[in-house]
Amino acid sequence: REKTPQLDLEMEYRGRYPTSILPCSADHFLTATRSPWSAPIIWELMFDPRLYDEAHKLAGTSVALTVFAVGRYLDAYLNTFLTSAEKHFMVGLPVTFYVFTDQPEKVPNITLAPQRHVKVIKVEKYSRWQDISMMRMKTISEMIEKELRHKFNYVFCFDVDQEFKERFGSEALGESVATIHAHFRKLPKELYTYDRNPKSKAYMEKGDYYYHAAVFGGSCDKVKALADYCYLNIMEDKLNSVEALWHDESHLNKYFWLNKPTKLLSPEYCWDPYIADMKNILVTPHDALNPVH
Ligand code: 2GW
Ligand code: MN
Repeated sequence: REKTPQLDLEMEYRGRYPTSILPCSADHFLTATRSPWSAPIIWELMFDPRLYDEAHKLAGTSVALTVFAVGRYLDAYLNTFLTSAEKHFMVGLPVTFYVFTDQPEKVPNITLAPQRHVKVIKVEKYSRWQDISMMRMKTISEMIEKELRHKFNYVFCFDVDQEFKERFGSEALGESVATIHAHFRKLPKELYTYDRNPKSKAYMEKGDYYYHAAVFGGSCDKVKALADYCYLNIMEDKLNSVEALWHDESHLNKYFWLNKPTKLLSPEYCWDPYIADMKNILVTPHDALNPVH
């Protein structure tokens, strides 16, 4: 019988974390391998990376990655992001890194494996950082419509202020993929920083998880639907002179509340190195500039 990546997930979870080191027993949000709606939550050691890679190579899977490096974020982060992504992101699969920047001439030249490419696209620099962040949704949607959906099975969208430390592989691919925010993984839901202003389109009272907008992805269609939803609601908020608490992240959380992701990435996939009790696959380097806002 053919083994699909999904079936592989039914394998017993070998338990990376002995219960004795858990801060409290039955900590659903630390170790669960399924969401309440049965989407797999991917933790290291709960899958066989070779099976996933084999299945995706056979299927001819191709992946686009989008990243924005506007203004000083280019010098500060892009080289580390791209170099580490080439080392750890979907190794062995064809990947194109789509870099959106206001300074195309300054994009570093990275040595790439065969079938892997960097594509640079010039974008304008919005004066407010909130707009630099939020308007990514518009650009992502347009690029999927124009190009990505003809060339790639999946698209993954990343913050640039991050560095890949370990495998971020084909186990992360799925129809609609959200990442659990490390900071909120053990906090009671009342503390999730959803938008609580009824005037904003991102307003929500309750949710499932608090997701991190620094890493999301899925099929081209699903990511386009997410980006369109967020962009539309961001623009409607502007017309009403409101802005969601955490900008695009608030809208993304609302989208994933209304449209459940089919796969969740554990916080291992977007870790904060200041929290020292878990795998560091992708981290935000705190020694680099990271403005407090
Ligand atoms: C961002 C904040 C303050 C000043 C500048 C910028 C900035 C962001 C910039 O000058 N140039 C730039 O290219 N960006 C892009 O926007 C870059 O890709 C960056 O990773 C992304 C989000 O900004 P970042 O990483 O500083 O925000 P975080 O790490 O606090 O991100 C979370 O919240 C954001 C909304 O406030 C987004 O939802 C983000 O996806 C979340 O991870
Ligand atoms: Mn960031």
